[in-house]
Amino acid sequence: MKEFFPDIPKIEYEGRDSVNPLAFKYYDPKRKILGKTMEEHLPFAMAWWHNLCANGVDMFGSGTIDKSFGVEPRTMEHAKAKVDAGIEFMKKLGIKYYCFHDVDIVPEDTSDINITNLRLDEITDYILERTEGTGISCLWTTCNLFGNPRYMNGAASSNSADVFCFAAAQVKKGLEMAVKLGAKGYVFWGGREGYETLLNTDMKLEEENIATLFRMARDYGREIGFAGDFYIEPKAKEPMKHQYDFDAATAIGFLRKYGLDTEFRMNIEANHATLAGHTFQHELRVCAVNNMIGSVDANQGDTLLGWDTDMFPSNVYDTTMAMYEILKAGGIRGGFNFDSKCRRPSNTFEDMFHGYIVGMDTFALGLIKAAELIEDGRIDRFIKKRYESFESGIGQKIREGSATLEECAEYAAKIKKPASPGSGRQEYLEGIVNSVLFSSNS
Ligand code: XUL
Ligand code: CO
Repeated sequence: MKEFFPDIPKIEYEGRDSVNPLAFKYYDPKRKILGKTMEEHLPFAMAWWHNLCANGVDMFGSGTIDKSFGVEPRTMEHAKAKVDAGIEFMKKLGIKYYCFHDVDIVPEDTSDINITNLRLDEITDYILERTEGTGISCLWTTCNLFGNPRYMNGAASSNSADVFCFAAAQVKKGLEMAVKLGAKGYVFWGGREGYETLLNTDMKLEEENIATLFRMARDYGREIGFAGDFYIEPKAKEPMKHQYDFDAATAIGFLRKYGLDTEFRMNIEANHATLAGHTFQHELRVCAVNNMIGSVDANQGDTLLGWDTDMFPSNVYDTTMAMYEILKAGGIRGGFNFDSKCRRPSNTFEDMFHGYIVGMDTFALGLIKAAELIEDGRIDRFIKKRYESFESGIGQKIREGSATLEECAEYAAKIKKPASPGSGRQEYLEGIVNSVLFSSNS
């Protein structure tokens, strides 16, 4: 078997003092944190599209890295070379999962969907054959319902019923592939499900049709034995001016309205949180309190740029707070998919490894620090104390839902004036986070 990355050895854990660029400093797969190994806490996944397809093209310039892998691009031979390169890449990093869009794994035949589907059958056979015995499997599948010009007005939210049917056909195949590859989930990212102007938009119909596609997918998926989770990946904007799955709260409300909230959960992407004007932690907290944590698209944005830069995560503060939410919610159901790409000038295969190493280490360090924050206990204790007025007396009755408006008013009349609700102590709490983050125990 041809080696695609001959200069890159298997990436091993060497510890925080290592200066080897091709080693993990914090990700030690077998190390136990709060009773589980790091690899159990952090099921990492490779995103086919950034890692094996994207070649550095941006709005202003052409590719900077050659990902033909020695064969003619947009052929089945190329599709297979990508499978082989991807497996070598995952093995070298110890990554157990991958995620893809349908058209990441084969070239789409834009004049006949039947040809594309035959290619998908062939490549998924090949993926199964090549991953057998490696422990590598599919985290989630999805369909590209945004790139082809037919989706210029949306997919499920298109004004055209023909286009809706094409989206449905792709989703049907995507679910069949999820079953065939044993995927844990199926993702809907509504890249074109939104609008550019309300002047031409029937928002009510568009949203109803999106719910209809979700319902069809759920029914068909369960019928063919798909036992995994359906995920919505919220994103506020880009490419559309407004996207219906704006953020976690909006998407959860949408699912509840259409009775889909028992089988759908969220796939939270850090950079999408930024685009909605939220933190990554905020989006995860909204999911946690609604029992909606599903999977994570691991990356980070640049608030000075304001678009979806999909950078590899390197900000330990953010991953610490994200892992804090995830640990407190009982862990992740899906995994951590690196929906991340190297900067355009980082244009060698070695840079791709650096990207994954920094991303995996940043989540590993976040996990270590989040566990330390939980074990430290000061934040939890502070919050518990802050709300203690709801543990007894009138507060307890309010909490249980048994107090009436008159009763609360009578209580207010009796005490005449409430005592101060107490300091929020934000600065004190931020100091605790810093002292844990920069302690030397990691
Ligand atoms: C786009 C994005 C997608 C989804 C899958 O911003 O995040 O790659 O993750 O369609
Ligand atoms: Co994503």
